[in-house]
Amino acid sequence: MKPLRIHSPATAVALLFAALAAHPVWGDAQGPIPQTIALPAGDFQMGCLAGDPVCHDNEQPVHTVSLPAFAIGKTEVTFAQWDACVAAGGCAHAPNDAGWGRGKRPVVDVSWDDIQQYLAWLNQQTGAHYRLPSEAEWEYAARAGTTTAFSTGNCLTTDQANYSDSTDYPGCGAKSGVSLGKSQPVASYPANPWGLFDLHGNVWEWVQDCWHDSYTDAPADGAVWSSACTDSQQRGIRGGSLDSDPHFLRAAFRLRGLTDLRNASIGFRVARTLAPPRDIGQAQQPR
Ligand SMILES: [Ca+2]
Repeated sequence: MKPLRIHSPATAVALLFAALAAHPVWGDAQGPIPQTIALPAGDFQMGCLAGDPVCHDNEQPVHTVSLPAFAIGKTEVTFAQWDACVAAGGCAHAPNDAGWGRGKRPVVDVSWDDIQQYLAWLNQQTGAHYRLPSEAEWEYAARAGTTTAFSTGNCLTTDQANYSDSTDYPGCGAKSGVSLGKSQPVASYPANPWGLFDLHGNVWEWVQDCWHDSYTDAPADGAVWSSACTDSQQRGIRGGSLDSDPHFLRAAFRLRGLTDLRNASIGFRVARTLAPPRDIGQAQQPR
């Protein structure tokens, strides 16, 4: 019988990455590598679509986006996955869990800047090209082939997502009043039609793009939009969260924050490049 070998947390993580790298595994829901799902190339209409009773100027003009295939996180990145980066020395920031617990709950209290460090570490460990999704990729994933306000239709219920149902969404009947007031473990609610969890609610999600006040001249190919920024210090945040009213969870809704903003309701999910990168204004190595 082989003797039991005890490894430090950092060594154990490195060994696990080495084992996973030997096999073509796209992440593990219980492990340190975020699980991703490859989405097919396709077209969609981005912005506030006809029939949605709540539109904002920054969701205009509605425009067609044609994306190549890419992979996106099945869930938000969890505390367990972030903590693996901290344990291995790849992430300097140990985020606060607001007293809600860690493990499978989505990581929060991480800034856009912190996330770049996490992604660099993840890529170093895996040899893959993980990154934040572009804003168009995020909305493509959130809509999951639907054209309604939410991927569930023009209404959403607190059985379908984690948010604060303190106000009614137009045309959706009486509000439930349910507000759990904290994040829930990822994938606690039903997946959307493409098998992705919690695009609507739980925690807000950073995207890579700098902030633009409108979609005028937005890329038509779903690439990260990092040029002609309305504010280059601010990045997009999408999807609403545990303490949002339902209209903030709309697939079209856009929020923004400074790159060093850390907040208890903001996390992220990863994307992964399958083809040579299309990132406007940023030279990256294809793989
Ligand atoms: Ca979310």
